[in-house]
Amino acid sequence: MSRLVVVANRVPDPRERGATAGGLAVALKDALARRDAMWFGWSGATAQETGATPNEVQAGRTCYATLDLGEADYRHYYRGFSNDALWPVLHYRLGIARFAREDWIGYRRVNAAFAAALAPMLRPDDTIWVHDFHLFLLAGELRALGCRQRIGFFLHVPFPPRQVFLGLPNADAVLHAMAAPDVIGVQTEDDAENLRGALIGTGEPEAATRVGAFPIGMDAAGFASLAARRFRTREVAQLRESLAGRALAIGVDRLDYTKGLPQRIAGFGKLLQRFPRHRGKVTFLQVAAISRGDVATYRALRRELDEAVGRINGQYAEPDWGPIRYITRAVARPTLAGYMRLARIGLVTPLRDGMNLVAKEFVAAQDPEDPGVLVLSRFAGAAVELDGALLVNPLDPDDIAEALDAALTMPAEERLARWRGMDTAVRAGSAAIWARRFLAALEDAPLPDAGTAGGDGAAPPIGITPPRPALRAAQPRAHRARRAS
Ligand code: ADQ
Repeated sequence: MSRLVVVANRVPDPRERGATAGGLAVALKDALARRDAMWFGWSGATAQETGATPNEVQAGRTCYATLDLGEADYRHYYRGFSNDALWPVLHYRLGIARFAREDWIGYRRVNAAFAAALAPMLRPDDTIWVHDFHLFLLAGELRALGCRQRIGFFLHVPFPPRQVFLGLPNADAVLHAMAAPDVIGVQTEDDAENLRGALIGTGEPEAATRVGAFPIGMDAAGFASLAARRFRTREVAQLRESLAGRALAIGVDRLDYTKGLPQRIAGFGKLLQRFPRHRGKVTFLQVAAISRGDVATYRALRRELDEAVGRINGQYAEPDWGPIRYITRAVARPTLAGYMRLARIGLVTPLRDGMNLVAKEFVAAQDPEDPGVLVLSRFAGAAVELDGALLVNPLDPDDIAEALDAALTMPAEERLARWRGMDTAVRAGSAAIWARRFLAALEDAPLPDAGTAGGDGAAPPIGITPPRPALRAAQPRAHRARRAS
């Protein structure tokens, strides 16, 4: 089996295993265990300049190769173009995106630097799998350096309709670069349709045929047994005792404006206002781990949430009951699994989400004898598979309140029937299966060029991606497409 080369913005620390490992490391565990592998990307550290030679650490069959990011690259590539521009645009939030030409230049610079550092490490028969929006340009850069290996790309976040994406300065250049990989994976059919439309509109109709939906999953059986084990621990017992027989609704998110937290808190407030019979009968625990805390938008979000939680607690709390418990510290994944099993309601209401694995984890964590109800945003990728959830418009607090009321009063048979279908779906679509499906599609793809193979600096292939700067081809191709249609 050929070596698997995973390229992602962040490389996990090889010492972090199981419960402490990051999301992508958990999702790729099975794929990495089966073959020799290299994981290439940013170390998470900054230095004066972005490194040119990766630091390599071998752990088992995987080599972890990392580069530090230069301070300016961290500012422009990571915080700037990736977080301030691409993240909001891809989540349909043009209005809060911030654009700066220096950020785009930094983004191009880091994608090119990653490709230049990676290319000499590649073997001719490697299978390369690039992850997420930080590295949209990487496959094109590798091709321009003469790499002929199969390259797959997977986007973990949504892809918006073309007219939204075009709000991104240099959108055409990004789309031309996105045409380089042999397989271009997204989470849902809607994302795939959007991306195909954008590629076709930019003069890359052939690339549109290489786009496919590969919905990511999680290890449901493993999470279910983790939840069952943790359910019996002291920390879960303490939470249960503190509830004094009240129902628990739980939300678990990174603190991010895409997760719909203010609207969710407002929805819970609406429940207490419009359905007074639930006052004193339900407690909402929201765990919102702080990420990107240094960015202004996130500081504003924190303030907004602090105020909203304070307002509702002030209005409805009793001496022996507070409606909302809100934690911004990190809570360990096993503990969360136990909490999810205790919860009567999982409240997962992102305004947009590529998939949202918390929704799947909530389903997997439930007690099969007495499962809780999932209240889920219709704009999460997970809504496609989890049709037993109560689907809500996450922007509408009244809709959330009505779903919470329905969940709190739902008969046991209906809870069970809804959960069973979702549990079957979650178990059928594990992370291991997702990775296998994607890699099977990639390994079935025709080799990009039968001629030379290897990062040997040979001439770039014709017709895949023009030589660097790849992005200059944007205009002529777009014109060609318009004439053709
Ligand atoms: P994220 O936006 O990070 O990921 P999500 O899928 O919900 O979103 O969570 C990933 C993992 O982080 C889950 O295992 C979850 O349990 C964990 N997590 C979230 N909040 C946590 C908290 N407060 N404390 C501890 N753990 C927490 C991106 C996309 C998603 C897509 C994933 C995977 O935005 O749409 O589902 O990648 O492709």
